[in-house]
Amino acid sequence: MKLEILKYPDPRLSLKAQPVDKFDGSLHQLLNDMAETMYAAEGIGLAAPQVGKSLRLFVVDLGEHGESSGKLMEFINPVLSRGEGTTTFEEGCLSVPGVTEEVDRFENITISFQDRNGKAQEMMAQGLLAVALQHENDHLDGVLFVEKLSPMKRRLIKKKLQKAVTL
Ligand code: QAP
Ligand code: CO
Repeated sequence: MKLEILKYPDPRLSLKAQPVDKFDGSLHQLLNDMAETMYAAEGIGLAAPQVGKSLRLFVVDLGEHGESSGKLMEFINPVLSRGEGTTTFEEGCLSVPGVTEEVDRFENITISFQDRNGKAQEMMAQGLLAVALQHENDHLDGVLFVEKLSPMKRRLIKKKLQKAVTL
């Protein structure tokens, strides 16, 4: 089932999400629905808070855009640790439609997480995947990429999106 994607500045996007403790059928259903929602919106990543679920999980599929492309990846209770380097990438977000801005991120990261069965996993990432994992992990702490921009840029974006709603 396709889910509704919350749009900035919905206050639910700013909440700190809670850890997942039940790896049951309803978790699997949520993961499946999130993948369906992400593909329908032609996104490459979607975090649970974006569909109104305050839980620490997200899905990523880089499609044709990356090294590990065309593969659906699920991350539950992720913990990121940084590696070396910084990178700048023109980011977008399904919750901030029509807006892209350059954001600074770590170039390499290591992510520890659980899979849908609760099994512990670890992965190293670089390039677009590393950017995507940092972007999605931020959603779990209530942080959107627009909050990493200057207050002036953020104000312009808010105005633009508010207009889109009231039109
Ligand atoms: C997060 O972003 C991300 O404005 C996923 O009109 C960002 O899927 C990962 C999208 C940067 C890696 C690098 C945005 C679709 C999708 C839009 C997305 C839009 C339509 C964004
Ligand atoms: Co996003």
